[in-house]
Amino acid sequence: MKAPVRVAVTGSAGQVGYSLLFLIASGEMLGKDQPVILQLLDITPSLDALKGVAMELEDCAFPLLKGITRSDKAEQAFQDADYALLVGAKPRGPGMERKDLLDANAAIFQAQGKALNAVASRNVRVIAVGNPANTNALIAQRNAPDLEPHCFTAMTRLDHNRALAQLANRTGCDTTQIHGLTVWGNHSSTLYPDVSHALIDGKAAHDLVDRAWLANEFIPAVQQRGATIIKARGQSSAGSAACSVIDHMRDWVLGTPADDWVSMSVLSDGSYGIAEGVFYSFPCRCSNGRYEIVQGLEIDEFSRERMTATEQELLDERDVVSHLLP
Ligand code: NAX
Repeated sequence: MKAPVRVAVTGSAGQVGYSLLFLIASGEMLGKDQPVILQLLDITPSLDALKGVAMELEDCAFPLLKGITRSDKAEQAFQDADYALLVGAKPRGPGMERKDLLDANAAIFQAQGKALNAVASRNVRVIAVGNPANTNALIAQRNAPDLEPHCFTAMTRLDHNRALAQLANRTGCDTTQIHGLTVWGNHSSTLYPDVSHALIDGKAAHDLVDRAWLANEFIPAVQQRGATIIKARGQSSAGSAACSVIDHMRDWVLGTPADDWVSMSVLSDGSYGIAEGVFYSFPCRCSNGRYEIVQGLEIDEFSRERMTATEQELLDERDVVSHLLP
C-alpha cells in the first residue's frame, strides 16, 4: 500500500465540497491504490456543518481514507498538503455577474496563497475552483513566491466537459469519440469552446456541424451553461463541478490519454500570443505529474477574435486586483 497523501479542500462544508469529498475518499481522484488524508477547511460559522460532513465520511468506512482534519485556519488545513483544492468562496447567485464577486473573493485567495507558501508541500498541486477561478489562481500563485508557478491551476474542465456533451448531443456520438476539443480563456461567459481541431470518430468536427450552429448555439450554450443551471436549479452547479475537479486532478496527476488533451487554466507563458501572467485555459497534456501546453495548433480569424476577447477580460480582472499581486 502507498503512503497516504494529504488533500486539503477549502469550502468543504459547501455544496461542491459535499459532492467532491466522497469522490476523493473513494479513490476516484488519485486512484484506488492511493490512501488519502482529508484536511478540511471552512469558515468558523460552518464548522458545525463541517463536523457533520466528516461524520458522514467516516460512516462510509472508505478503505482509502486514513484521516480527516477540520479547521477554520488555512495554515492548519494546508500543513504539508500534497494537493489543495480551493473551492471555498462566495458563490454566484441569480442575476449576479462574476465581477461582483471579484473583490470579496480576492482577499480569500491572497490569504490562502500565503498559507500555501508557508506550510504546504513544495510539490503541492493547487486547483482554484472558487470564482472568479482564473484570477483567484493568479492571486494565490503570486502570493506564494516560494512555490513553482507550475503548482497552480484553475478549473475550466467543467466547461470542457460541457462542450463535449453539447457536441456529442448534436452529432449523436458518444463523448468518448470526441478528441482535440479546447476551451480557451477565462472560466466565464467569455470562454471560447473551440472545435477547430476536434475529431469525432476520426472525422473533422467542422465537417459534421455547421458554422452557424457553432456560432449561434454551441458557443453561447457552453458559455451560458452555468447561468442556465442556476436558473433551473436555483443553485450553481455542484455535482458536475465536483466531477470536473476529479477529472482535472486525476489527469494532471495520472496523465492525459496519449491521443487527446484536456483544457486547463494555467499561467500563460505567451503561448498562442496570449499575454503572459494571466491564468488562461489552454489545451494541455499531462505526464509524470506535470502539464504542458499543447503547441502548434493553427488559429483562424474566428478563433483569434474570441481568444482575444476572453484574454482581455482576464487582463481587466488582473487590473482590478493588481494591489493584491506582489
Ligand atoms: P457554497 O456556498 O455551497 O460553498 C462555499 C463554501 O465555502 C461554504 O461552505 C463557505 O462557508 C466556504 N467558504 C467561504 N469563504 C471561505 C474561506 N475564506 N475559506 C474556506 N471556506 C470558505 O458554494 P459552492 O456551490 O460549493 O461553490 C463553491 C465555489 O465554486 C463558488 O465560488 C462557485 O462560484 C465556484 N464554482 C466554480 C466552478 C468552475 O467551473 N470553476 C463551477 C462550480 C462552482 O459554481
